[in-house]
Amino acid sequence: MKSTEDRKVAEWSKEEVLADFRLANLSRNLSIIGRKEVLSGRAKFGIFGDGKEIIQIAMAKQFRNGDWRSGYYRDQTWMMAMGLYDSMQFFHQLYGNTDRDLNPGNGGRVFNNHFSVPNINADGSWKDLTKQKNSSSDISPTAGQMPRLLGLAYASKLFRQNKELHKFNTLSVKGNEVAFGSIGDASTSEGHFWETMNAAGVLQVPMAVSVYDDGYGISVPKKYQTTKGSISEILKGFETEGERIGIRIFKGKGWDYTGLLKMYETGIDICRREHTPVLFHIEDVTQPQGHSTSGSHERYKSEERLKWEQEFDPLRKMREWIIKSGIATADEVDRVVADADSEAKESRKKAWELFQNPVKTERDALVKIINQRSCRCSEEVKESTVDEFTDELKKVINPIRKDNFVTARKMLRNVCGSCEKSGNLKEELEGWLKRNYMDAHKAYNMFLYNETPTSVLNVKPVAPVYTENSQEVPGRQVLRENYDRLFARNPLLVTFGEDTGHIGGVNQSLEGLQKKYGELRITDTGIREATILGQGIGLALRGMRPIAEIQYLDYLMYALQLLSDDLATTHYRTAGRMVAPLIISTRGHRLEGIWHSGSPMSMLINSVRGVYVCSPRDMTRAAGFYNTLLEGNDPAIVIEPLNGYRLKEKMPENIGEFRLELGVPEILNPGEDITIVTYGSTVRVAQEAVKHLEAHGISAELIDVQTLVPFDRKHLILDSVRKTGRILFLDEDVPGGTTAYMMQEVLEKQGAWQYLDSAPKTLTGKEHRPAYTTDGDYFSKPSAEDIFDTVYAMMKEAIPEKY
Ligand SMILES: Cc1ncc(C[n+]2csc(CCOP(=O)(O)OP(=O)(O)O)c2C)c(N)n1
Ligand SMILES: [Mg+2]
Repeated sequence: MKSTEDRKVAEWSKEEVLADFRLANLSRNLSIIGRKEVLSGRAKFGIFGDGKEIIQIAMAKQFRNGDWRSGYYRDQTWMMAMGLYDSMQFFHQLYGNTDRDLNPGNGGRVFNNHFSVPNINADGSWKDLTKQKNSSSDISPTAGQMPRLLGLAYASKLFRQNKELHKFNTLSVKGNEVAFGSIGDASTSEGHFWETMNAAGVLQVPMAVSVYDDGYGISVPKKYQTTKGSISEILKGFETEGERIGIRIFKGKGWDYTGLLKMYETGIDICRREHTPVLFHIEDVTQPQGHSTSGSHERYKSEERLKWEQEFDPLRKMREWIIKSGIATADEVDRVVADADSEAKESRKKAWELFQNPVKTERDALVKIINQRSCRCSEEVKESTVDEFTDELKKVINPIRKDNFVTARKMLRNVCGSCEKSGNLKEELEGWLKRNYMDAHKAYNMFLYNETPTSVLNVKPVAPVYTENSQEVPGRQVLRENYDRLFARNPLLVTFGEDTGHIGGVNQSLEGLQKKYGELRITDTGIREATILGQGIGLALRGMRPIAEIQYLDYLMYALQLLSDDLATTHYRTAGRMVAPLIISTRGHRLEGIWHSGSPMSMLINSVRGVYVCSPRDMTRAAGFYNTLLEGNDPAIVIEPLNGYRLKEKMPENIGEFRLELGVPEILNPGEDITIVTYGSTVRVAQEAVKHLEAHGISAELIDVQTLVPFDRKHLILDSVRKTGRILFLDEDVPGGTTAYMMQEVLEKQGAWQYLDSAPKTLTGKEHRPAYTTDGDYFSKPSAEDIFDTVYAMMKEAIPEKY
């Protein structure tokens, strides 16, 4: 095929042009009908891609198998042009259909126009990513797609430059894949955008970003968003100038079909061949229906702007061009438009039925149970109440499952359980609820974690082995030797972060390994936590095994938004169809001062459910977690104890091989009088306190929970409380933080409250962050003396005659 550049307009295939025009019209019709569906109450919310159709059709032509997308909610036409989305799926998403086969993009977990393409099979094995067009899963926070996009592009660089990876030919064809991104003009105001562009320029990766510049971010115009009102103008400093390589910038117009085709062909070719980042600034973009169904754009666009948008509507412009250039007649064009129109209407009808039918079937089964009840015993069953409920249920015009469940549950309160077996209303209702709750659970609650056989919870543990000759070495050396084995074994493993490469980490746990395994595998990055995380997410989605290093736990906050919004929701928002098994390695707890000794574990566990949280007490435990995590496909954070790198540990003989099970606490000191539950750096403090308690006749059972999420899967702590009748939850988080979480797990979930002889207690750090110096630490975090006194007081209260 001739390149677009060389083609004369007259040579263009009429079929291709008309197919493009049909798709643009179909997409537009979907947007228009979609908005009506929301305004009429059938759908809850809608956000559409009207005005952006032609850009996306042009871009999609350059998207090849193996390429990746990281975009946003305007991309419906792009997804359709790639064959990854259709008019039926459009409505399934709009209604929130939870059938994963009908709505594979998000299974009803996210609102409409949030897409994805599975990267794993049902058994958790990787798909052949080179044989499909790939899309990472969209998130709503503006510019949240950017850091992940960097990682998707970075993977191509590694697959191309590291020859050892060429054999992984179902993940990449020697790194020839482009990562395509899209973003709105206003979202380029976000830090994520700038951090990503800078990192992409530094790293030189095949990342192709399109900015759809429609002049507004909801109601706020460009003059409040962008310096000089032009993103391509202000990115000029990033632009490649001869030998000074940066990013390449192209400009196009949102209505200019042929211009866009040429621009994307040229730009993507450069991006793919040269592995250099490319930015397409698309101006003159319209938004015919305004931002979303939440309001109308007449409120903030001038008459003049509205008129301009009509005139420069890409569909109108394309129609004019087709007719003027003689590709097709007005009649032919109109037939295409009519055809697209009827497909959109037809799909709406069919998709609505597919959405409603299961709800109605569920409702009918419920009504049948009620109508066929034998329960007529008027004292117990209030007949009028029952009829009132069913009447109300039947009156609902657009029923949803909630209506059925509310009715069934209210009904249950009003019926007796003593009628004859067949037609016993209580029993039948309970059966109905149980069956349908199981189904609703699958639709709305499953897949927070990987639930396939590749879950890390299925990884078999292997104990560390020691002999009489096992040496005592500083903790960092255990990690280093362990990493050495891991890097030798798995070519897909990479680690990167601030100071990770050349010096081997601020604590030298990777010392000398860059020299041994190369800069592509053990890599220094800029100071940019959010994109370090994004880099990891993108690599993980593409089947690599990244360990993203965040230098200190306190600085994880820069990446927390993505950790929470993107990584932690990956399984959940794709209804279990995508994995991003990224390991985040960081270090925290006790050191010195406000920003190097934090232990904000409750911040983590409460915002990153979906990511496992490991809090090892020493480096042997940390290594054991890395070894386990690399055998499964879940994302996880490992927080190494900051003050443990120099402390001596025994080097296991089976370094690199031993594996620690997630969610299994370890009893470090068996005891009879009280259970002390803790984790991380506080373990060592507690061990000291336990010795002193022993000397005063108190036998404390010390338990290291090891991982906070998952928490004590085998309920070992419950067994301990059964024995001791007392419990203290200890850590250096804030009061009411992780100790409260552990307390809820043990007392409420495990039911340990029944075995308590004393009130349960928590001992934590102070509310403020820890002050500087050893004294700052002593007066900010629990000490061995604090633990001793707390436990002693508990014992004294219980047995005053003895203590
Ligand atoms: C972090 C964040 N802040 C605010 C919002 C609310 N919001 C959603 S879309 C949007 C405007 C985005 O405008 P632009 O990037 O130009 O994209 P467009 O919708 O115009 O295509 C805003 C403010 C959000 N989703 N995320
Ligand atoms: Mg905009």
